[in-house]
Amino acid sequence: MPWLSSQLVDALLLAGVVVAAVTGVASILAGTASDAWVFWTHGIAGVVLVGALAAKLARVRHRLTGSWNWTVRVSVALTVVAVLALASGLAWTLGVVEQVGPFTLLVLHAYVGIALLPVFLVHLHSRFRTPTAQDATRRNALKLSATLVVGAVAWRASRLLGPARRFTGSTERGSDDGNRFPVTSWVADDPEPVDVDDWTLSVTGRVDSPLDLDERTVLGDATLDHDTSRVVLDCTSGWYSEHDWRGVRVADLLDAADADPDADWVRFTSITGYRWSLPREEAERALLATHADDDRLSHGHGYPLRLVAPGRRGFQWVKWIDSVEVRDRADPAQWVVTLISGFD
Ligand SMILES: Nc1nc2c(c(=O)[nH]1)N[C@H]1C(S)=C(S)[C@@H](COP(=O)(O)O)O[C@H]1N2
Ligand SMILES: [Mo]
Repeated sequence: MPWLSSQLVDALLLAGVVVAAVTGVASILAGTASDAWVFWTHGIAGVVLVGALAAKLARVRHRLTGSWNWTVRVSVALTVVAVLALASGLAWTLGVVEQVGPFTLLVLHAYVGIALLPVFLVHLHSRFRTPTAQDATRRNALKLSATLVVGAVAWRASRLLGPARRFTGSTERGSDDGNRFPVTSWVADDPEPVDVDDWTLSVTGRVDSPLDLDERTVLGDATLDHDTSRVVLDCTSGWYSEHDWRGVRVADLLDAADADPDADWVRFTSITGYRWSLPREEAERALLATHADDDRLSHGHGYPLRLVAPGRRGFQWVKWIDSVEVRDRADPAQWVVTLISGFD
């Protein structure tokens, strides 16, 4: 008699995939310690899925000896992708492999996870059975809870076995060492170095006195104060770097431009068009950085100016900024623009 009935194993697989997919997507935006549960949930779902998948395969492997009709072929494909997704997640946590060709293992894991979903939906379509009321017993509820507890302990143990990681899973690279941390651009955003003689920073939108500042002004004369913030840059590809970032506080910039206090959003745009918008309060706490520690930002890191947004993931830290706009609304198109920026 197996530990869980076949119906419960199947229910666990369905719930596990849904939870892993939802938390996997949510993790892209999770950047503050209060979001840590997103990563725990994702990891625990992964460990539970390893167990549930093993139980399921033990039960259904005899079907491989029958005829490989269409349904069986989908199931086999799903098994392969699921094993890759779980193995890559586990190998990342344990620190077995960091890099696979041009990708970090974490990025590869995300792609495999995305690829799994359509195959999973097709499989569900042909094989899904609604669980029956008979399965809703106290005994089953206890067994399920025990499974989750074992999953949580196993996940915690795997985190202790692997290298030191932030709650996001990222490992440390080049903190406190000026420009010597990884340069990462999302997909194809790769402009020529900015010639500051042709560059200005504009502050526009819902402001009474629009600004157009050259590099000398931004670098600090009497007009703008300079500030330092110690903040972690945490890229969703799996690394982080902590620095004393120096630059202009966005609040000071908005004051200098007489921004309308009722406008609730601020959008930061790169010379390439890549952009992100932040709620006003958060934007005011952000920095337009000119320096990482004591180094003037290099081109790769966003010279002459990049966004430093505490609690936000790296992809939101727009580099090569030339425009700040005070707005009434967020900018949903930013999601598409960040993905395709740099492609002609
Ligand atoms: N304009 C622009 N800004 C960008 C990106 C980009 O592709 N274009 N990549 C983002 C990503 S994914 C990360 S993790 C950080 C990386 O900053 P770094 O290259 O200085 O390490 O910049 C962000 N800012
Ligand atoms: Mo990133």
